[in-house]
Amino acid sequence: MTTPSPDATAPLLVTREGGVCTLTLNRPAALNSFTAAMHALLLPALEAAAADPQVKVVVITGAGRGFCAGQDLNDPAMAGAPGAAPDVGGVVERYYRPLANRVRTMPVPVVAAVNGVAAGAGANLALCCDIVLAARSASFIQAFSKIGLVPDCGGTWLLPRLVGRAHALALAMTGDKLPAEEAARIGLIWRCVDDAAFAAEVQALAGRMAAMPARALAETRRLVDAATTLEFDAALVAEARTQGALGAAHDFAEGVAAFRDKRAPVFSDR
Ligand code: T3D
Repeated sequence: MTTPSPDATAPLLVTREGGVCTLTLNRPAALNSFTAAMHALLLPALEAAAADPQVKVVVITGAGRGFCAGQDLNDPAMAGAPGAAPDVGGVVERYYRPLANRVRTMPVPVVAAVNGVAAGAGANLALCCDIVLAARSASFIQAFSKIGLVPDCGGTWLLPRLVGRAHALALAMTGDKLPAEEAARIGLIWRCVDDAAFAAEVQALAGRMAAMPARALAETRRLVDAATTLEFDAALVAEARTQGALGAAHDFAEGVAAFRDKRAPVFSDR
């Protein structure tokens, strides 16, 4: 099933094809930078996808030549009261913290399809996702330092875990543009593919993920993140506990039955 967005000029386009829900950031003239209007659509769209049992995977991408250039630095809705300094902390609390937390706790896998430049909170929104697939012409920029800010939308947590302290600090402090190929090489993202193959690769990946057991994948993310602060044996305990719950659920029985029957499994747990 395809659900076209009711308004192709809206700052967020939402489509669903089968189990794949695609959220397209849609302000191409400003490289899909975040406005209050876009935030007002994005978080509810993620909530709706999380609540919809038909959705098996969420893909986040951008319209036009960019993925997302972070906060729209011209959005009047983000400006402070006249004569007062902008409430940047308030903006981060109101929009970026809930957004990052929502992506990291989705009950289905989330794929970032990074079609072009991803800067500031746009880069870190991508890094919040479970799998980041980029077009070769895309790039990643921790643009914050250039305007006197620190990485937000999870950047301080994500960067050192993905690429280690040395790369994390260099990327964040210089604000240099990191080409997608180099991002893949240092482990910031999963992989990059040629631009000509990008759309087909995204579709193939999303289709594969949509056929996977969503609950097991969401639990995998949760355990991998939790394990970063656990002793080895505590991680083993968490694995056993989660395996116990999953082993008693539908998808495990279905997966084993499908294996024995030599047929494709039909997973449904969330
Ligand atoms: O309240 C808060 O601010 C808190 C939240 C902070 C979170 C953050 O994300 S802070 C970081 C904000 N983002 C940036 O600082 C990135 C700014 N953009 C750039 O540095 C460059 O645009 C890029 C390196 C991303 C791309 O460069 P390039 O040369 O490919 O494109 P361009 O010509 O700079 O941009 C194209 C258009 O998009 C241009 O508009 P124009 O001149 O054609 O009318 C440009 O102004 C617009 N644009 C790009 N980024 C933003 C933007 N407009 C508003 N806000 C942007 N962030």
